[in-house]
Amino acid sequence: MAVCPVCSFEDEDANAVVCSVCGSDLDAGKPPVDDSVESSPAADQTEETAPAGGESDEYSDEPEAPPVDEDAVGEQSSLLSQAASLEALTGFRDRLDELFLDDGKLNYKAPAIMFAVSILLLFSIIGLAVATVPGGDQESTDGYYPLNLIDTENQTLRPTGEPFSGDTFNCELWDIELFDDPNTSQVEHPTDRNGNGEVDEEERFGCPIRNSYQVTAFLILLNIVFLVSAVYLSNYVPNKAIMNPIYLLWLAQFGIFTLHGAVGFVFAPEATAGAVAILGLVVATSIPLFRLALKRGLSNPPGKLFYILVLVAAVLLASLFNNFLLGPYASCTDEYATKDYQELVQQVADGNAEMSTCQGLGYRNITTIPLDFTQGAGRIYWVAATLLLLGAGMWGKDNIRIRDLDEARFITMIVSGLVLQYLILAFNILTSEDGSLSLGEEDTILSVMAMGVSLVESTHSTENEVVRGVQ
Ligand SMILES: [Ca+2]
Repeated sequence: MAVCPVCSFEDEDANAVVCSVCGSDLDAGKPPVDDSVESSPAADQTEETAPAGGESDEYSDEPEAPPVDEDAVGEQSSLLSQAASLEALTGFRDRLDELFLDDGKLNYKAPAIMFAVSILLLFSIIGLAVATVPGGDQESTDGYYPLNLIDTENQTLRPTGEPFSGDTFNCELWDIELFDDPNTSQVEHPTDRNGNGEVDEEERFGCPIRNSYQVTAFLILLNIVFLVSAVYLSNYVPNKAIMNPIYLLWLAQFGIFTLHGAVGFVFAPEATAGAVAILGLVVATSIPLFRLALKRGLSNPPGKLFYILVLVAAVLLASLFNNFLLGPYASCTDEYATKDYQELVQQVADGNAEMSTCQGLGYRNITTIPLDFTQGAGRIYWVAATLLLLGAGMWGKDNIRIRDLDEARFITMIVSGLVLQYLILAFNILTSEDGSLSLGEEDTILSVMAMGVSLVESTHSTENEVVRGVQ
């Protein structure tokens, strides 16, 4: 339909050259032909009429009309494909609208999908960990078991470490071919951290996670579904603060498990950080889900403190995951009765028997256990303590109002006491050999001093207040 630029009459004939009411030239106001959508017939026509000469004004006058040559035809077909993909995108968007909106209002389905994908991601990484960590009776590709003693060039080592030691599993000692990258001809030693070309006793890092192509494809698919739902949800969320933690946590786990897992080895510390992100994601996506399911608004997101406490809980839960990834651990079962053990000791003394490691400890058999907390997950508790201190600081910033100098002194002493305690704890964990959590004598003295100073100062300022109150 052509609209006259002078009298606004709408002419039924789209190809009319002059207005049938006022006789004005329709050309000037004719909406420019959308080349990309109108497709090639228009182009063909141009091609045919242009060389024919004089009266093809209606096309040649148009400033947008490109000079007709092969380039232009190519350009048009690329525009055409762009239009097609745009159309497909619009169709996809329409389908999302259909799924995620009820009468133009967001329903619970977008966050429900995100929540479900987070749960699936959680189970996927648990599945990956279970598939990666060997059982006690699992034979490696070159025929060793986790409890076997293995001779290296200058020592005899057990991949699991000694019973009850809480030693981390040495995966490369158990199965050196597991680390053999098929893409490189040379055998690499990712656990040879001191670079001496050998697997050493102290180089214990557990078995790293590495994704197969199928797992990578599956994770990419899950992440795409998550991201599409998240981007859609973002468009309907008035306060973006509810989405920021979701994007942040999503990106962290995607980087670790999907991207790094596809090309390299994901060792326990990194995998634990990824597990924390996924656990956080489960909670962060449940917030919009519950709000929408209960028909509440999304405009009032939880504060940063809430997310920090969620992370603390996630870190503590993930310490289980971390402990499992660093296993299996050696242990002993079937303790000897005193009489039996004395007999055994006598036999050994007589030279008729030899004691195994477990027998030396009073047990009959050596075995593996999947979790072992004897070593202590000190570093993980340190992360949790740091987050808690951060949370306490944020809570204090929002909730404590200081009225005068005495109160300021009082608060300062308490805070410095707390920080001192925290620093002692952190120093202890980070400098102890096995990363365990223990307080030595001098630390206890320092802690008591810090607490004492806080206490004295606080009673002092309370007294001051009482005195002022009396006056
Ligand atoms: Ca080494």
